[in-house]
Amino acid sequence: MSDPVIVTSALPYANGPIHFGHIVGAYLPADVYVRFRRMRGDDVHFVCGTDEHGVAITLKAEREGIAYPRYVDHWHGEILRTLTRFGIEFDVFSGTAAHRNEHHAPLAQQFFTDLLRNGWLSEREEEQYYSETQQRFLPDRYIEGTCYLCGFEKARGDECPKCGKFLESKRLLEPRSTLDGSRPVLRSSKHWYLDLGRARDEWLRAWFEGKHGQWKPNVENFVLGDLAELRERPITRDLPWGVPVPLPGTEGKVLYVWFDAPIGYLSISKQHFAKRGQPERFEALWRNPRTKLFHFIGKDNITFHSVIFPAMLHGTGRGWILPENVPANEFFNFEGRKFNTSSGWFVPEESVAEDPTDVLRWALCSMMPETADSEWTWTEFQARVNGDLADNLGNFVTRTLRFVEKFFEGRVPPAAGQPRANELAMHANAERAVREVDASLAEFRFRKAIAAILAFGGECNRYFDAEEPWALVKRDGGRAVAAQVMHCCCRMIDVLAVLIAPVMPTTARLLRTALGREAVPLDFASVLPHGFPTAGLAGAPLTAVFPKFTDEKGQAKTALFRKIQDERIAAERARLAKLAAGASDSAPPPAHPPAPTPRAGEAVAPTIEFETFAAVDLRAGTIVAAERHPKADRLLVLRVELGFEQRTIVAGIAASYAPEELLGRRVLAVANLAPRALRGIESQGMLLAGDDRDGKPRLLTPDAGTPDGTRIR
Ligand code: B3M
Ligand code: ZN
Repeated sequence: MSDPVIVTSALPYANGPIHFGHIVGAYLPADVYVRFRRMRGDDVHFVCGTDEHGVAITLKAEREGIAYPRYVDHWHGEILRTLTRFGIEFDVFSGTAAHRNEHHAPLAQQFFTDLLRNGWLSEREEEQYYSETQQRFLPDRYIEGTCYLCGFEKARGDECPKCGKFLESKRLLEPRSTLDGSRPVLRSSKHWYLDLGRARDEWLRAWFEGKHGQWKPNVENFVLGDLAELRERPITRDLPWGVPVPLPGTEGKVLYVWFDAPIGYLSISKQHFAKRGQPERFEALWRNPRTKLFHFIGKDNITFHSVIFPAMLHGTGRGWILPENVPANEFFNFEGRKFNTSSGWFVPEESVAEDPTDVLRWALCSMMPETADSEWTWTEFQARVNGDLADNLGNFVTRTLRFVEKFFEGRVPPAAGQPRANELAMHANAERAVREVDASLAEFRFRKAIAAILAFGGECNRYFDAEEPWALVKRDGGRAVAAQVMHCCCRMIDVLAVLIAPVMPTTARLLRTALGREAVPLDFASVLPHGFPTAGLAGAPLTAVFPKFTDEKGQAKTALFRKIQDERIAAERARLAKLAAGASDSAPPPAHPPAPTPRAGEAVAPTIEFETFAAVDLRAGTIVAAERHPKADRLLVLRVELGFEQRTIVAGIAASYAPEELLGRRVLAVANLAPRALRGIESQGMLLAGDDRDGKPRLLTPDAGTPDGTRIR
């Protein structure tokens, strides 16, 4: 028996709709992976639910005047509906609110007490705003005031929409409560902190280093960056909604939402087994060292799943399993910008109402931001559907089945005699495609799997063309050869059904039905040559199972996939152009946000032409030497290897980095900047950096696989 597998998708906040960016980031890849592992015969548990606590939820529910449970129920339902629309099939989809999952709070509290008992938590008093009128503590997001940096009068407690800087709420001038405008007072409040630095030093770094080369490089690099700067993190909040802190005298205190949310994976599983009358299976799975755990998430959740949650699981001392892999995706944009549901910059449900789920899944998989950011464009969507599905896969399947219907009474002809070299070559192609798709999916390389399927589709089409069955049937004695060719083509459709099944399960079943093989399981082993059915495939009439529609010219058609007309793409693009032009004041933020949490409101600089951008020569490099500037505390003097030469670069980053920690650090440099003397030392370029939440510079790092000197564009 193979090792059990648990697959989780990030628990979406029950605080708004989910869009294509979420689907392609954490849900579709997980669903494809689950289907794939099941086709390999694995025992897979696919767990998800809504994340229903936290200040973002209390704020919105209060603003809308809806009780918290009702508010999260609404979004729980909406989100599940969207996920279902994309064919995502969990074993269980529950949530973390007490009324939805009675196992959640007790389990999260058990984590807290385990960590406390084992010495991973420390307790501290901290000053925090308190509303005397409402008798409650106010998290930063409930505070408004005048920005101490730019004077803007409506700055939020955590950041200023005008100057875009992160703020410390306690320094705001004229602070007021967003609930009733009253002036809050500072009161001290007790909180608990998780010691992540100690976890890293004692075991976490070693554990993670043991995974070197197994995780996707984008995720591995991200985590390595995190490990360098871990500190204590508060894990409690003063909030009226959440999992209560399980200690006496802590009324009004709850666990921080990011503490309780990942425990949701366990509590939802626990609820699932309890409901099925098999409560013992929960721990048998989650404390079984053989179980393999996979967290599918978006890039902005990496730290929580790769560092903090493992630190929590391990710190309990209960032997909960740690993740085997966290195949996080990068960001997915929409037509050049970030998805933004409130401004309309997203794919509305009506726009894809007519598209079959499988078609959307295929298109999204082929655009997936696996190792780098990517985006949905309507033109790309049209190309994937018309080119890949209709012209390649669909074309091969449809013409084969039509031919069989017309010339062989709709019955797959048996293979008479030995296969010829051409058939043997197709068998080899099929075998290679199966191996490639299998290996790619095992490594979470969904796009590579799709490319392999398309390559195989191309081979099938070429085989069909080269054999010219339409000419064979007219030739004396040619019918037997045509039968052989069609037999082979049908076998290839059988293989195709297996290859596409994880991504397009409905279409896969349709193909099996067309071949009269619906009873045969869709698994990878079944289509390798030794597994090919030797007896004739049977089933009739073949095209009867395919979608029928009336095309734009009023003609009745039957085809596996329907093409997308140019007019539809033009209409979608026109909607976006209008949106972009009409809403220039409240234009959605540009793609590629500077930080996982975009600094809302930081004014976007005036538009430039591409040529202006292209004039900047950006290169990947490595720091090979670093020392303090003899005359300026703020500056470091660096030697940077740019592949073609080394440069001296003076950078204002001494507040964030000690020279020693920079050796070997990968950087991005402006290579064609006019040299400039900085306090007496000539700087021959500039390094790219962004500010962290405290306004300290942090260097940007290129992805692995970009050698020194690579031009960045
Ligand atoms: N709800 C954030 C998000 O939806 C958060 C994920 C929790 S996973 C345990 O992106
Ligand atoms: Zn400001």
